[in-house]
Amino acid sequence: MKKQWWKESVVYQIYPRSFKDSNGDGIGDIQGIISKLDYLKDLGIDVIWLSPVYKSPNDDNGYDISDYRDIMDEFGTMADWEELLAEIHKRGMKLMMDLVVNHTSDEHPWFIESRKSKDNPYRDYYIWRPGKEGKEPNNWESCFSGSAWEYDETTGEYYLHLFSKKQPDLNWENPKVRQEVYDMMKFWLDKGIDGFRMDVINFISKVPGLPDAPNPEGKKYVSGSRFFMNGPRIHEFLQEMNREVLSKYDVMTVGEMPGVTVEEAKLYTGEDRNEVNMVFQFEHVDLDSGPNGKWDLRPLKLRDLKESFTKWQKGLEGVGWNSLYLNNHDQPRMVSRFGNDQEYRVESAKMLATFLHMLQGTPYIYQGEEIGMTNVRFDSIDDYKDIETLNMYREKVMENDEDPQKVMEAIYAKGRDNARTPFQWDDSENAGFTTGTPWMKVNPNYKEINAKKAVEDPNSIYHYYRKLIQLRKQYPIVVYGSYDIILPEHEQIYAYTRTHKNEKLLVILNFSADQPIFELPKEITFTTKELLISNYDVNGEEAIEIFTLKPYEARVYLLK
Ligand code: TEU
Ligand code: CA
Repeated sequence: MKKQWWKESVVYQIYPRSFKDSNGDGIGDIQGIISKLDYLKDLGIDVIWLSPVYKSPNDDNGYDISDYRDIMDEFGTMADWEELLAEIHKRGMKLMMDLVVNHTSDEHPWFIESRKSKDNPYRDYYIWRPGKEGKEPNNWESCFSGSAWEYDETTGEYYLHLFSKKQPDLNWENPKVRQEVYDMMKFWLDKGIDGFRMDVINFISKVPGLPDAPNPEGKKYVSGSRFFMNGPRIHEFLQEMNREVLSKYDVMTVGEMPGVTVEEAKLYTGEDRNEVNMVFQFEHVDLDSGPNGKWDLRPLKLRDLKESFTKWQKGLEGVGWNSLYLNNHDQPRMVSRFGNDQEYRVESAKMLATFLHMLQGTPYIYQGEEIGMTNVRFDSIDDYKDIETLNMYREKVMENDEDPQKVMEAIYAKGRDNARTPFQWDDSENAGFTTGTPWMKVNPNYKEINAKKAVEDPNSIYHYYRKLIQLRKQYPIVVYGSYDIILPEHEQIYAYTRTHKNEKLLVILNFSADQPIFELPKEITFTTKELLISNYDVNGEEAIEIFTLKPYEARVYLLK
């Protein structure tokens, strides 16, 4: 397997709005990030992925961009951003920017032109269609509720928006659009950035004709995903982007790809295919959803999680490369979702971190994960800010008369604002995030859970992450070893090995609050064993052929 720096790296995601406010306006900003770079360097991370900081009306917190070549006023100036890049590089870290090019803001000059007239030179930058019998051009539903089409009076046509109506989809069929995107990418690469995370990049190629999606239940709108996820020209577009832009720089790329399968991911990440280095797949974050989508809650079965990760680990082995994440700015907090955010918060957060960092792939840490930040339960819908959550609430409660308490429970479990509450730096007012009024309420548990406390406590989740990251630097097997699951049927224990040359890592994880018995399969033999990390005090000499695991216990052994 080819050695690559981005395989050996650990990435840390910053959601700038909620990271650190430097000027008291209640909104995180670039100077705030600069003030915390030493904290990140001490953690040991290699790459920072910065969620969008471009000019934006903030309908979707920066994922709606009105100027790709400038910085959002609330976050600072281009000079601040250049200082940030220099300070990151000075500390030997790298910067990966968010590339949001499936859509722009409706306030982007291209769209302002596009909507003016049918013969405007920018008309074809977006996807315009006449209505059908006085209705939308097709039955697709927006990812943020309602129709994916918005009627525009000026020309009497509809434009497509897979996300909010302030996020019109770009028309990638138009070669001029593609050139604009490539030029913009070069603009940032020439400033010296080290990579891109590409927002919903597998949505950019739509099936021509934009057909209606099957709708057996006769709903008003339905998902049209089969007509735009991994669409007909997607590989051609990504290869063109790679040829014209990425191949000229030594950078890392990760494509965010809802609905991507392992078979597709082999094509996207195949080392000989020149598309992207890795993808964010969604299979493991869909396992606790029912047939009606993310708000349709159902309990997660460990067996499903094991099956899914094993499929991806084995599927991409020797072909492409995995990205590893358990949460981000769109997902609930990892410890609340997959662990136990009450009695075993510290133990389970460490266990989950062990799980992720010992798999094959590049791990992504989402801000606050390293101190075990949890989901939040605000009493009122008015305390929520996320457009996806608010649109969904309006549709379900106001339009469909669903029980508001039931809808709030779904938001508590899955809402994106769980991940977007301000970072908890210390136990002072507003968790040290701002001296003003934070743009979103702080999680009330900040006195207990905060970075200051975590840094001071040698047994904290934070210090455990530091150690995990160091293991990656110390042992090539952590990066390059091949994965095999053991005890696949077990309902509480997730155990696997990683094999490299004559060595094996043995990773033993208890995903429950029970105390199951671990039995080492006879096939796994060794002459020496070394305990590399564990989340309870363990005597490294203790025999491991059979033993009882404590709640959420995690151990990693190096076997020779
Ligand atoms: O997300 C794409 C996506 O499909 C989902 O994760 C989605 O946002 C949602 O959580 C589904 O329930 C990306 C960005 O990460 C997200 O923040 C943006 O809102 C979205 O694209 C539009 O740019
Ligand atoms: Ca600020």
